[in-house]
Amino acid sequence: MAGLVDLRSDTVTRPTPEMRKAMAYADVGDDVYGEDPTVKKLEQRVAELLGTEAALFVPTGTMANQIALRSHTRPGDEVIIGFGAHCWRHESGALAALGGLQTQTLGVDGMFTAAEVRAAFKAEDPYQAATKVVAIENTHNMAGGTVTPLPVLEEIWDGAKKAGLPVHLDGARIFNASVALGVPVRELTSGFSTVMFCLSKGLCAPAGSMIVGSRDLIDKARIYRKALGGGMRQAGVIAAAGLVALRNSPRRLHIDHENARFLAEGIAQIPQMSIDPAKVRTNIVICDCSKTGKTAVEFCEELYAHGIWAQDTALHSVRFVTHCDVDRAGMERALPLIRQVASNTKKAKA
Ligand code: TLP
Repeated sequence: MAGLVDLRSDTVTRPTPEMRKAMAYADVGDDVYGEDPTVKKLEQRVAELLGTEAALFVPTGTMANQIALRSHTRPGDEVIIGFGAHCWRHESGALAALGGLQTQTLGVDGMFTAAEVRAAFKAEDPYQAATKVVAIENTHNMAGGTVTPLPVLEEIWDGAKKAGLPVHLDGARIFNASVALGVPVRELTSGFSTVMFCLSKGLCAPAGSMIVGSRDLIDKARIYRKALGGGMRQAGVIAAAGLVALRNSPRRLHIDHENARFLAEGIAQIPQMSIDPAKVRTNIVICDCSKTGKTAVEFCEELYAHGIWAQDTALHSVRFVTHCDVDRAGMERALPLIRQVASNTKKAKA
């Protein structure tokens, strides 16, 4: 549909003209042989940026999470994870199916504390799955782009270190967290054993994610990447867009955050919708449509018919994600249509 305002996700962004140009002229080689200069450059740039020994370019965030968590565990182990975490809820059961891992979910709004980890920790014991890794998602997608602040992270890092537990970051949107908190990515990631982040979300590259960690872990991750079918050959073509994304995109993320807040404040004015706009700190807006009498699926279908694309995330939860391909005018177009769909309430059946 022409003129559709697509707010389903920041994954829908198209590569910028500068990215397309960089892709067209990328210097490439066979990356499975370790011979792609553009991939190497991206991996080096990312390792420097985060201040770690090494980084690995992988096709998707899902593969990055799965590889990283597998590199800390063996089948039968347990992962402690925030309730609603992507690697638990949205990765097709891969933690269980591919890693043989069991999960223990904690917290609210995607956040949990060191005390909760301490209480949940299970030692080696013939009766239980031993906790071998803690995974944090920052920002947290299904909680509405919530941000875990540095002091909370520091306490978890500290407690995990004392227990000998590695901590993994699903930082698909860590650059959004960094902008929201005003803390450099390097500081927000410094205590993690492995970090994954996506080039293909708010940073708007067409594809690709990074895993970052020690040289030993990344060597192991490279083997798992191959085993999962993620060894790409002339991957420099997409790594080139990743380099442009890293250079240009972080400095414009505040615009997406402002647009999300604008949208949330507008939605809060609609009597049939429920949302606390103060909770919207990054680019994800999740609101409740139960007072409209419609399910989120029905709500999104109706909205789509008006040219606005949103995503249902639970029975009555509707998600809008702002990104570089939709500007303030897009928000201004979406709001009255959201109001129209919300006020056209579904009558209760007799
Ligand atoms: N999230 C997608 C969907 O899969 C839900 C989205 O539209 O938000 N971690 C987090 C926190 C994510 O939000 C996502 C994607 C991933 C990992 C996986 O990344 P990809 O899609 O590259 O496998």
